[in-house]
Parts: sequence; C-alpha cells; structure tokens
Amino acid sequence: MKARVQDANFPKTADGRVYHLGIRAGEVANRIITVGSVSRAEGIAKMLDASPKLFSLYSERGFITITGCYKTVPVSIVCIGMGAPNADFFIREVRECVRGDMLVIRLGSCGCLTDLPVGSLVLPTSSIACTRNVDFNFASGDPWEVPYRLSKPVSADPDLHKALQDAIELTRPPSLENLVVSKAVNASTDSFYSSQGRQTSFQDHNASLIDHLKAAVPGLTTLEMETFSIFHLAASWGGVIQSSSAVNPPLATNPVVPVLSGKSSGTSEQMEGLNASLDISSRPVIKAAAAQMVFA
Ligand code: R1P
Repeated sequence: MKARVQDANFPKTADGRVYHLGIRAGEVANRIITVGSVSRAEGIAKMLDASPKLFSLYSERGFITITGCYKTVPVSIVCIGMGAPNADFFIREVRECVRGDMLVIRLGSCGCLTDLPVGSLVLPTSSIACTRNVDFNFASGDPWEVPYRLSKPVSADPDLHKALQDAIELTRPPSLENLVVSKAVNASTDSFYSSQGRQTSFQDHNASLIDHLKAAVPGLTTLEMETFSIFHLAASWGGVIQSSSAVNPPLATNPVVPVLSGKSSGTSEQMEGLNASLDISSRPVIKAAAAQMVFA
C-alpha cells in the first residue's frame, strides 16, 4: 500500500484507506468477529456465504480483513495479531470506515485461573487490565511502588453478551454441555510473560501476581491480552453521532438487496450502504463481547 498521508491526525492514503488496516469504507462490515491468528480468520471465513465473493485484504502491517455475508448478513473477520496496541488500531480504524452501529465479538484463546478443562468456552461479562508498572524499579526492587497495576473492570455490552450466549446455547454440541461459562471476569495483560505471572530470565517481580489477582478480582477466570481494550474503547466511544434517519434507509428499498440475494458481487459503495442500513439503534454505538477458548 502506497501511503500518502492526507491528515496527520487520522492518516489515510490518497484513496481513503486507513493507514494500518489498509481498508476503506465499504470494505468492512459493521458486524465483526476479531481473532488473533491467520488460520483462525481463514477457518471462520470458510463459513461465509459463497456469494457475494469474499473481499480480503492483508495489510502491510499484518492486519487481515475478510468481508462477506453469513446467511446474507454482511460480516467481517478481522485478524489483529496480539495485544492492546493492535486492538486499538483495529477499533479506531474500523470505526473510521463504517457508519452506524458497530458490533465486535472477539473469538480468542486464553489462559485459565480456575480448574476449567482445556477446550472450555468462556464468555467474560467484564474485563480488567493488568499492566506492568514501569515506575517500579524492576532491577533492584522498590518499596514505594507496586510492580503491577490492576484497573477497574469494564463490562461487555450486555445485549451482545446475551445474544452470544443464546446463540451458543442453540448451536453448541452436547459434548460442550458443562463447559460453557457465561459469567466470568477476564484480565487482559500487557505481556504474555511478566503480567501473566510467567517466570523468565527477567526480574519481573511477579511470583505472587497470580495469587494477588485471584484474591483481588472476584470471579477472575481468564487471562489474555485484547478484551479489555476492545471493551474499553467500545464503552468510551463518543464520536459524532449521525442522525438515524440519514443512515437508516429501510432494507427493502436499499439498492444493495440484490447483493444479498447473490445477484451481484457488490461494490464498496454497496457494502457501505448496506452497513448503514443495518443500524439497530437511533444512536450509533459500538458493542463488544468476547468468547474465549481455554488453552493449557
Ligand atoms: C498469546 O499467545 C495470544 O493468545 C491469546 C492472547 O490474547 C494473545 O493474543 O489470544 P489469541 O488466541 O486471539 O491470539
């Protein structure tokens, strides 16, 4: 992607592409599943409708956006890699490319702080952030500072969390009967190592971190690296609100309906119009929830 920055405040290429995800309006849907790994993104993409043809873009910065329809409803799968900075690029740059509501579900893997078996599915209702306190003197210890800071919790969007829970109830195989946990607190960390309590060659002062986390955060079940940022940005988004009448034409009269019925492969402009038509409230919002598979 040849970058010609038009605006240093929100850099875009001359043809309107956001700088890191590489997409522009019309190439990403309002309903998004975000994942961390390429294989997971490509696996989920196989479930999308055969028509219209999938749009996919691998950005120079390693983000992948795959857009298509699932049972005729536009959906994007966005692979963001790992960590809060990438989650921040993802939410802000997608927000810049869509109008109306934006729904985000993160489907990822996580560590587990309870005795749930590997393969369990956890839907956190909230997440805290656990971050390394860089003011702590890690080289020699520090009587004045704590080595790790815990934030207050931020909640998943309750409607989307419930919708996700209901959808899983309807579709899960019997073998998952007792392995879905829909009330849990997640902790997102800024390191896979130090702030998740792993012991490495660095002086991380984290030997008691996991015990501290469990004692300090009731219901804490999972550890990963992105959910807090996504929930936090979703909860704090407060950009310019477009009037619903301007962005909410009735679906039946929308010119992109032929795209949904497979008669056309669609254009960026059509997808943009379709996204706008899918507003589900008069005040556009970002709603976020997460589903996480427990790994060893
Ligand atoms: C660490 O191995 C990565 O795995 C988890 C963590 O959040 C972190 O990104 O998530 P994903 O499975 O989505 O990558």
